[in-house]
Amino acid sequence: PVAIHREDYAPPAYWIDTVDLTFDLDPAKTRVLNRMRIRRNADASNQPLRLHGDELNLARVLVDGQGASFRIEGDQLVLENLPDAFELEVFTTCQPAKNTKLMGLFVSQDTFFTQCEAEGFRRITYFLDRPDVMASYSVLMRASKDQYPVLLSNGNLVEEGDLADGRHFAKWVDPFKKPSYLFALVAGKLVAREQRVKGRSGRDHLLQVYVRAGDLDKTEHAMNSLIRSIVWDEARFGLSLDLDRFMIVATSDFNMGAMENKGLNIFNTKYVLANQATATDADYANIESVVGHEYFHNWTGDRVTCRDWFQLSLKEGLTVFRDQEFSQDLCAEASARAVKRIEDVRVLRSVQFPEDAGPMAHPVRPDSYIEISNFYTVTIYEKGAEVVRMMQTLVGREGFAAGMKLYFERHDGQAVTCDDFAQAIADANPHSDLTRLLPQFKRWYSQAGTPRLKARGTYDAAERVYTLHFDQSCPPTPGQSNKDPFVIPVNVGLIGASGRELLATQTLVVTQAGETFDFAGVDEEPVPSILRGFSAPVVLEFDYSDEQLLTLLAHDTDPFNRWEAAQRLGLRAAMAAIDAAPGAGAPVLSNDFIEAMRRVLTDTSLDAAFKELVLTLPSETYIAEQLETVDPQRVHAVREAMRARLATALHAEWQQAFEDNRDTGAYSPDPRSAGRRALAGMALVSLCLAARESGDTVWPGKTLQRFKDAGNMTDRFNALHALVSSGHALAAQALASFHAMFKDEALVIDKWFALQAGAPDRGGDVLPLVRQLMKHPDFSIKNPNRARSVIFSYCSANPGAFHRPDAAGYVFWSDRVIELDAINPQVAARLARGLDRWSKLVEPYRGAAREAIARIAARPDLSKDTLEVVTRALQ
Ligand code: BAL
Ligand code: ZN
Repeated sequence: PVAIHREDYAPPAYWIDTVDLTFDLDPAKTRVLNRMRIRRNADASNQPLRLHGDELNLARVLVDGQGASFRIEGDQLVLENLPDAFELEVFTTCQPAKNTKLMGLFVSQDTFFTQCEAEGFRRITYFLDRPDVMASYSVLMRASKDQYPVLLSNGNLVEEGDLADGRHFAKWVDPFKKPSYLFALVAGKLVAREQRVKGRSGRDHLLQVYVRAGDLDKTEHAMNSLIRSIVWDEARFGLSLDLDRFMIVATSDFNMGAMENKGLNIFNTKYVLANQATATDADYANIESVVGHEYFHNWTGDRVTCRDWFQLSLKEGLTVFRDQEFSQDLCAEASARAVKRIEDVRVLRSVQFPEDAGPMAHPVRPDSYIEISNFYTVTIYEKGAEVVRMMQTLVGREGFAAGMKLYFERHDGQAVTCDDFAQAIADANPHSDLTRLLPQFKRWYSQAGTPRLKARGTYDAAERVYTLHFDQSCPPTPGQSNKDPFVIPVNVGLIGASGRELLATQTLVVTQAGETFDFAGVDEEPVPSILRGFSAPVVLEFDYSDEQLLTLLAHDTDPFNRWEAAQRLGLRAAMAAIDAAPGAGAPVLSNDFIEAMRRVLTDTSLDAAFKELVLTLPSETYIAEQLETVDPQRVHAVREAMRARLATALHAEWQQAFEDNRDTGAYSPDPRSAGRRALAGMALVSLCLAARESGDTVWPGKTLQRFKDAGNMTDRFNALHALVSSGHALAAQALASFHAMFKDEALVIDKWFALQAGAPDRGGDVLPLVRQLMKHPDFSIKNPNRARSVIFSYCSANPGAFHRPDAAGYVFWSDRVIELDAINPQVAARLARGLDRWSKLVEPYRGAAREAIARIAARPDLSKDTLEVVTRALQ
């Protein structure tokens, strides 16, 4: 497979102005007639027209109604000697029922769906399948009326009616030009929740959420989330819904979370369906943010799209930033906003930082790829969002809104680049640091790797001056050995030893490899609170004493850094225990740390959600990232010992926390109630864990009772989780009853699988269980959600069970990558990322992991998706 390079970008040789598609929908063989008005790009010389296709059967090609000569080169349809403007008619067929890749047109539960981003449209018809070719689409669909009563596509329904032989038709016209990746079609037996709303300017919109008949009672939250998204985008950015009709459709077979097709968003059911009996608080929160994300794409993605796929973060980073801001703005309290920020940073640090340090590291705007599907990454999405957030920090919230306005004034209806976006934000803020430093700031787009920011402070008591010195560096990444300094906005405050804030937040802008800042009028030696709110995606190193961290944990006015102080203490304890000789007998947690956690847990001024975050120890992957070489079993054992110690040492406080937070009244997924349920759930996990140590049977019994009595899925699942994760004998009974209760709820059965595949390992018992689960009648590897719930939960989210000294976990993993690759390369390639960090492992893990990766790489006929991932892993 060949790599595609950003520097090779050239505009298309032809433009496609209009596309009229006619579909005769049949699962076994769907016929697609594609009539296009095409004209030569005046800037391009006399090149042939090369249309992309993939797994299509070509029946006919007409140019201006006449048979034309053409040739097939690889997967391209090539035509030469064309007039400057012409009509091209291409007639093809495809096989949706056999489409297990879930790209292009596929069938899920007797319903047709499409997925075209990034390069799926070429699996429907021959096309210039690239985002800078934007066309007006009309779509005529014909299908059996009985089997496919609902026929949907982008835009407006302009005509529908019956045909002979029990068939019917619908014609849709999209009023907006769009790239092919935003095309969508749905046909099947669906029902819709509908709501009519008025935009700020008085325009009426019909909102619809389409699902299967039995799921209508789970659509209220998605609809409410959509309405909130519309209101928020008008209020925050002045962006209104530009369509008469906006549709969301849910499918249970989907590679991604959701897709922002113009006017017809297609969603994984996981991010649509919720009621209190089947969905947890986390599900509710995810639905809100994904519905928001896809809706916000209507402007950042659809109205202004990407010139080429190297610019993917133009729409994804920006839209993640927007959905993060949306979720924060919906929080009534500042503390809930901070909780959301902490959660977002946790994802960034535990998933994106490892990516940035591993073989798949790439800049936010990559320079090359073999398979673009592999670059829908946390770097493009989450780090990309951090880059946008830093821009907002540098120009201010109002300045950022002004920059967005200018961006749309300049580029509405265009396919543009990350440079165009940054330029618009800068030009709208001519006197800002961003504008002054723009070329250097844009290194965030071009340089991969997570910068290290080393800080040290000195206090001159006589002069009352505190000095902070920063040194920045960035480790080498594949293809980039040397990095130039970044522009790093660093939010800083100063705290006195007694907890008084000596200096409120200031934004320092670090631009040099080494740089010093003085603070005058500082009355006492302060504890610096650096990188407040995580103002830049860097690793901050500062040689805090334990005492200073305890001061920050107790008194910092910045909730993020309060939480961060606890994380640093927890991480420090983990590192010390990992370094200690095994069996040395030293306690894994100091009394100071335990007392600090006790104070947090009993502090009545703190929200439950915040307590839950502080009491959660750094994850095993996060701890592993801080180590030069990783013994995954040692990391696991240490973290488990730390959890057990917190569970037993704070037993009385956990009981109190459970009693104080167990009842949240009538179910509501708001952040405050959700936070209380989260803390009550954590308390149960701790109490069951402590019971395991002490042999107590009271709390496991109470937990089982709570499982039975729960009035919502969050409480029920938390109780089940407490029993399973403590390995209590009552878990088996609860699991069986959970399955019986929810056997017809696919998303709940996913949770049932995931909980077991992700359970703590006791003597190597999880892998045999995972093999058993794969034989369960409810398991299907073809359904991505189900595959993720079993295989990914084990291989990618259960390090203690996966990294086995006998290598059986890695062998299982490589078998599944190979098995999945033949079915669905995108899902396989995602799983293939599971051993990205193999080179950090100690033996025998390291050698065994490498062997497992090499075993995959040696397979003939591997998809280019998986081949790219494993090849990079071995380099
Ligand atoms: N554009 C792919 C799905 C998403 O990011 O919304
Ligand atoms: Zn997106």
